[in-house]
This record gives sequence, C-alpha cells and structure tokens, in this order.
Amino acid sequence: MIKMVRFAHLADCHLGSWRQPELERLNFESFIKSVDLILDEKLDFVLIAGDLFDSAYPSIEILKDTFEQFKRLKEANIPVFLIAGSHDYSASGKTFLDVLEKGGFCKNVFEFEENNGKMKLIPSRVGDVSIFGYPGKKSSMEVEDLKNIEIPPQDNFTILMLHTTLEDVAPHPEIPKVRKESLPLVNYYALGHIHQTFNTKLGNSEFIYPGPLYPNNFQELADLKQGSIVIVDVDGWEINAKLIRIPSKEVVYIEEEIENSLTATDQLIDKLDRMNLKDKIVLLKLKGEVKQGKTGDIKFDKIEEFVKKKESYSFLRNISKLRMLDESFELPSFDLEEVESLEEEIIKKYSEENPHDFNTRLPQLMGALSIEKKEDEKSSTFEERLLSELKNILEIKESI
Ligand SMILES: [Mn+2]
Repeated sequence: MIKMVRFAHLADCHLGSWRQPELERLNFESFIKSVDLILDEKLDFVLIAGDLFDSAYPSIEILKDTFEQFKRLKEANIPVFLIAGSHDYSASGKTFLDVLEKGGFCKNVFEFEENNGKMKLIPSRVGDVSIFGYPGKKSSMEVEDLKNIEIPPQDNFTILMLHTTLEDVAPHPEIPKVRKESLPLVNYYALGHIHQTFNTKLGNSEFIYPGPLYPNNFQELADLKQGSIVIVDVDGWEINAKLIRIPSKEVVYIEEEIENSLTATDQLIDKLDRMNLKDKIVLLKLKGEVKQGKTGDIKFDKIEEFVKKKESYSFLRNISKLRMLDESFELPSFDLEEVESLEEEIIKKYSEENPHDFNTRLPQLMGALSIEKKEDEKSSTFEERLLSELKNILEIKESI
C-alpha cells in the first residue's frame, strides 16, 4: 500500500504565446500563481503534460522568467516531471526543455527501449510512484505511435503522461484521436493538448485534462476566461482530483451583428459606452453580413482608443465571422489561430489528390521550416539546428 501522495497536474502553459505583452503578462502570472500554490500546499511533485513553452525555442525573456520559477520549486525540493507537447516538441530533439533538464530543474519522463518492434516505456520514480510519458508531436503524429507503447507491470501507483486527444473529448471530428481502452493500463493519465478541462474514468483509472494554464487565443479567452490546474490526492489507490481555477483579470465578451459598416463604428461605441470596462479584457466579435460599406469602413483605431479611454486592460477584436456581400474577390479573413488548421486542410486535400507516403511528413517539414533564425544566433548554429531537424523528419541517417 502506498502512502498519501499529493501532486499538481498542469498542461498547456504556452509560456510566450501571446503577442500582446499585457496578455503575456497574465499568462505568466498564472504560472507564478500556480507555483505559489504548489509551494503553499507543499505538494510532493509537479507534472506538466506538454506545451510548457509555446515553441521549442522560446525568447530569452521567457526563459529567464521560467528558470526563476523552476528555481523556486527546486529550492523547495519539489521535483517537476514533464513531456514535450505539440508546440515545444522538435524533431531533432533539440528543445529548451533539455536545457531545463540538464540544469537539474525538471525531468523529461519520455524514456523507452525497443522491444520486438514495441516501445517499452521506462519509468521515472518519485517515492512510491512510477511516471511514464510519451510526448505530443506536430499534427497529432503521436496518435499512431501510441499504438506501440508498452508499460512493464508495476506494483505501485502508476502515471502515464500524454499530450494527445482522447476519443471521448471529440470537439474536433477531423483530427486523429486515441481510444482510452487501447492505452496501457495505469492508475492516473496526466493529459494535455486539449485546451479544456475534461475528465473521464475507466475502471478505477482517472483520465484528466486540467485545461490550459491560461487561455491562449481570442476564443479561449471568450470560452474559459481564466486558466486552471488540477491538484491530485492519492491515498492508497484512492484518487481525489480537484480542479483549481487560477484567478485573473475579468473578461468582457461582446458579440455584435453588423449590417452597415458605415454606421458600425458609432453603433459599437454607443454599446461600449454603456459598459464598465475598467481593468477588463475586452473581446469584440463582429459577425453577420455587411450589406452596406466595406470592412475598412469600420474604424477600429477609433474603437480601440475609446475602449482605452474607458481604462480597459486589453482589447482584442475578431472579424472572422463577418462577411461582405459584394466583395467576393476579397480573401476571407482568418484568425491567426486558424492558420494551422487551414494549412492542415490544404495538406489533406493535396494528399487526397496526390497520394504519397511523403505527404505525412509535410506538416512536420512546414513546422521545422517555419522556425526563424534567432536574433544573435550564429548562421552556422542555425543551419546545423535546421539540418538536423530536417534529417530527422526525412529519416536521413548518414550525414552529408
Ligand atoms: Mn497546447
């Protein structure tokens, strides 16, 4: 029988994801608040189930702040176990998670040995608990791999960390998913990737998504308003998981139908004028079919100025559901977060018309090629990083 163990389960922190500095601040503050809570509660360990960083190569600023928080945990002797997610994974295996690990600030639990074409995962031990993990990859590439993982029998409490989509969650019918029944049996599945809180059971095993540490885009801010983590109590084989919402700035979501873009500015300002926006995140979503005027006629700078005068904390707008009647030549406006799914859609269509094994590598290739040279990074370092990434994706073994 194992003794009482308490741990925190975080996922999808996406540190460094917001382009708006004031929202990135809230994102990072949620991380600090979680660390505060973990220290206050004197938890035994911490799990981060992928996407700690928004990219495999975060900025120096983000790295500095992140190391500072990991140092607080290390000084309190609270170990951190993590896996890479779809965002901080890199095909070459070169990611800043390694830097954190080599510094002794965390342990990447993804370890395995080949066993007759299967992948036998190797546990990381903390007290009476065995932790296994398999990372997320670009474009759900991990879903196929997960059919081949094995966990050697254990007689203590077991945790499997995964960054993937369970069939049960299913908000996105088009993406590949994992059947929970097909996974090796453990006591607790520490999941990440889906930016919503979700839990389900199979026998006595718990499957939990804590949700993102902080909302990551316009829609998540509208839906979730704040981030969350899970604190788990294990007593014997009894699992008690508690969802903790991380307090943050209030969100005001405004959805407005626009028919005439010539009068839209006044219409919106009139509406905003009747609201209390002080210190709030203001989300403005425009929808409908514009019968008079063009999108350009809506004076967003004037609206933003007005919202600022009302002392809002941040202002975001979204016009992806606004259609123009007589501008069929105009490209539809996409949100930044939709770009990736649009790319996937194009690759899918292309692959159907031009079937070839190579196509499965396209998302990874695009991901690798989209990483820019860092400021001050030597060209040779950048070239070497890019080449080793590409060789891994293309499975080129010999160096050229
Ligand atoms: Mn994520």
